[in-house]
Amino acid sequence: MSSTGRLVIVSNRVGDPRKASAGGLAVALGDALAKSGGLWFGWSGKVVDDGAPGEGEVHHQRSGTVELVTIDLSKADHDTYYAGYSNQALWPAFHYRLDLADFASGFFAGYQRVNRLFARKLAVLLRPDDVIWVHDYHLIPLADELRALGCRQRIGFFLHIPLPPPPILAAIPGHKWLMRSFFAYDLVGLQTRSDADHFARFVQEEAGARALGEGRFEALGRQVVARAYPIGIDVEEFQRLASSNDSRQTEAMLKKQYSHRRLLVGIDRLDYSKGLPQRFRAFRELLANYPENLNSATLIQIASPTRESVQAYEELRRELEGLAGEINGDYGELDWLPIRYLHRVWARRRLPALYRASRVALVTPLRDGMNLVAKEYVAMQVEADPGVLVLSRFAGAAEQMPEALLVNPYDIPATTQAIQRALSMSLVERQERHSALLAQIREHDVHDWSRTFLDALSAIETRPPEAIASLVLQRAAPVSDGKPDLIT
Ligand code: ADQ
Repeated sequence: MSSTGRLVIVSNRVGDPRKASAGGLAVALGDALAKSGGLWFGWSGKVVDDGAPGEGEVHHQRSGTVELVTIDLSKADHDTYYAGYSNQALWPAFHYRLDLADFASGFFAGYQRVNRLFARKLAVLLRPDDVIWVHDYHLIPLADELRALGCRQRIGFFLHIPLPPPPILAAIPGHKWLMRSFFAYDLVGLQTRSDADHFARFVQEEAGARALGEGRFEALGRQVVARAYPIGIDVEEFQRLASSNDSRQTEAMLKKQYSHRRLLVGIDRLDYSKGLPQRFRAFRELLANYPENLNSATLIQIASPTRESVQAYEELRRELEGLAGEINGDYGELDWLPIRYLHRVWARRRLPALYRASRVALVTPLRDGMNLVAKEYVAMQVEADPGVLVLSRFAGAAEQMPEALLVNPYDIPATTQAIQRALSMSLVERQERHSALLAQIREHDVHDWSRTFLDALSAIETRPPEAIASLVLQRAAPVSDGKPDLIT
C-alpha cells in the first residue's frame, strides 16, 4: 500500500488472523493490517437477549500489532439487521432470488440502525489519515453513516456476493438508498466484470450517473470508482495444510477406503444458492444413464449448517436429506453408498486431503460471488495426475476459469454429461486444463487481491470536503414509517 495511513477493516465478523483456524481471507487481511498496525472492527458474534436496540458493548483486543474491536448486538438488532435484512432480503435478492426475499420494513430499520451503531462506535476510533475498507452486504450503508458523522477518510467497499442486473436491484423496495450508499465510497470492488457492468448500468439507469471512464461515475454530487477485483485463495496456506501429518493421514485413509471407487467431492455451506438439489439430481442421472458408475462413483458432499433460523434453509436441509436417502436407497449396495452426505463443517486443515483424494469436484452453484472451493480444489491437485473441476457458469470463478468444465446447473442432463466427461477425461487433457487453471490461481491469489484493491484505494484522489458535505445534505430523514425510500 502506498499510503502511510493506518488500515481499518470493517466486516460483519472479525477473524483473528493469528488463530490456526483462520481462513485465507482473514490471513490476507491480517497481513495487510499488520503492515500498518491496523484495526479490525465488527460484530463480536454475541447476542444480548435483553440488550437495547442500537446499543452494544464494545470490546478491545490485540492480535500482535493489530487491534481487534468488536461490538455485541441486542437480539432485536441481530434478528433484523443480520438474520433479517442482510440474510432474508439482500442475500436472496443479490443471488437473483427475489421470490425468497422478505423486505419487511422492520428488517430495514434494524439494518440501518446497526450500520448507524457501527459508524458511531467506529468514528471515535478513527484517525484523519486512516484508510477504511468495508466488507460485504451487511454494511453497504456504513460509509454514508460515517460521512454523516463528518468522516473524510478514504473509504473502500468490497462486495463478496454477486451484484445482480438493474431490473433485480430496482425490485428492492426503496432501492435508492443503495445508490446513495455506493456513492459515499471512494472505491467499490466487485467480484467479476459482469458484476461491475451491472453496477455501471444500475447507477446510470437509476441515478442518471455520468460515466467518466475507467470505472468512474459521478452522481449525487460525488464520484465513485467501481471495478472488478476477483478474490483469490492463499495457495501457500493450502500447501502448508496439505503437508501436515493430519492431512496426509486423512488422504491415505480416504484413498485406501475408496481404492475401488471413483470419488467426487462437493463442499459448500448448506445454502440455496449453491445448487445442491440440482447437483444430487445430476448425480442420480449419472448412475441411471452410465451404469459403469454403479458400485463405483461416490459423491462426498459436505454441507455445513448455516443460518439455521431461516426457514428456506431448513426446507433445503430436508430436501437434500430426502434426495440423498432416495438415491442411496435406489442405487446403494450393502458395501457401497453412492452419496456420503455430511451435514457439518469439515475442518479446514482436512480440506486438502478431501480435494486430493477426489477425481472430480462438483462446484455447481446457481449463483455465487466467486466460490473459493473451485480454486482450492485446483490448487490442491497433484500435477502428475490432476482431477477435474466441474464448475457452474454462474459462479464468479467461471470468468477466470474457462478451462474448467463449465455447466449450466439448471440443465441437469447437460450437467450429468459433463460429470461423465470429467470422470473419463484423458490424463493429457486433465493436465492441460489443470496447468492453465493453476497458473491463474497462483498469479491472482488473495494477497494479490488485497494489495491491488488497497493500492487502487490509496491512489484515488481524496474528495474535496464540499463534495462530501453535499452528499450529507442529500440524506433524507431517518425511516419513520418503516419505508426505506430515502432519496430522490
Ligand atoms: P461463501 O458463500 O461461504 O463465501 P465459498 O467461497 O465457497 O463461499 O467458501 C468460502 C470458504 O469456506 C472456503 O475457504 C471453503 O473451503 C470454506 N467452506 C465452504 N463450505 C465448507 C464446509 N462445508 N466445510 C468447511 N469449509 C467450508 C462468500 C461468497 C462467495 C465468495 C466468498 C469469498 O458467497 O461467493 O467466494 O465469500 O469472497
